[in-house]
Amino acid sequence: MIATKLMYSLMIIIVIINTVNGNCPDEKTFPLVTNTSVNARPECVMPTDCKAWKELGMKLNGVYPIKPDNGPAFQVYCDMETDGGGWTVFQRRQDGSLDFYKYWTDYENGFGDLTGEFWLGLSKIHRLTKEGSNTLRVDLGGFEGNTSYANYSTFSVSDGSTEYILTVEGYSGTAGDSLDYHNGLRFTTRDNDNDRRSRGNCAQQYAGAWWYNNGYYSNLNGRYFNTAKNNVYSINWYHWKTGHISLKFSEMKTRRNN
Ligand SMILES: [Ca+2]
Ligand SMILES: [Ca+2]
Repeated sequence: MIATKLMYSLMIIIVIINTVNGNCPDEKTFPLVTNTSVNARPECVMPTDCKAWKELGMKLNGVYPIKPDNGPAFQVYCDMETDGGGWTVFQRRQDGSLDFYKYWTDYENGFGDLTGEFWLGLSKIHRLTKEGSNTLRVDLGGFEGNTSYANYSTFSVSDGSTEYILTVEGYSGTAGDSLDYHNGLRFTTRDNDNDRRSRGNCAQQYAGAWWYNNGYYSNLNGRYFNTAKNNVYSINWYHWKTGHISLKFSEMKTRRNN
């Protein structure tokens, strides 16, 4: 374990040195050896996601740089433990330290700190899921200390021109399926009403931002309460607690299927 940590620290130092020295051009910061000839020119790569970092041997949870496509690189939190690891985390609630009742541009670009509470941003979630086949995993924790999860073997979020439509299919897990009701819908924030409710904006009515239908069965960007309460503003997953019972913890993450 100590050897692993030392190895990890060493790799990070190598990454930093390479970045600082500019040895790896074009945002390609991770040294990769595929050609071991003495005269081979050193190569650098930028992993596309947390699964790629895992395939390079990284085993520790933490913040990593990634570059999923031709756009700019960005940083993400990688969950390297849960169900085999390699998950790119895009949402976390854990202590109520951050206000999630924010606007369209906030949800589009992301906010918060990757080591605490955050929303990675719809544009980045789109870039992570626009190609191939991806899984969504939602990890939940209650104030009683119990946990549950929901897994969707198909997951994607469309681009900004279609207002980030959610696609989820293939549920399995222990939390119950509280996303099916939101499948195929656009994202709604307090200042951009794309929901299916004709009277008013669900983001305003439920103090959140979500792929709202004519209401919701999940509200993970809702208001943080410090105890279990039955409250429609709260962070909740209806089919787990059979009601709008506020949760202590939520994490949303995605992983390539191949
Ligand atoms: Ca709109
Ligand atoms: Ca509406």
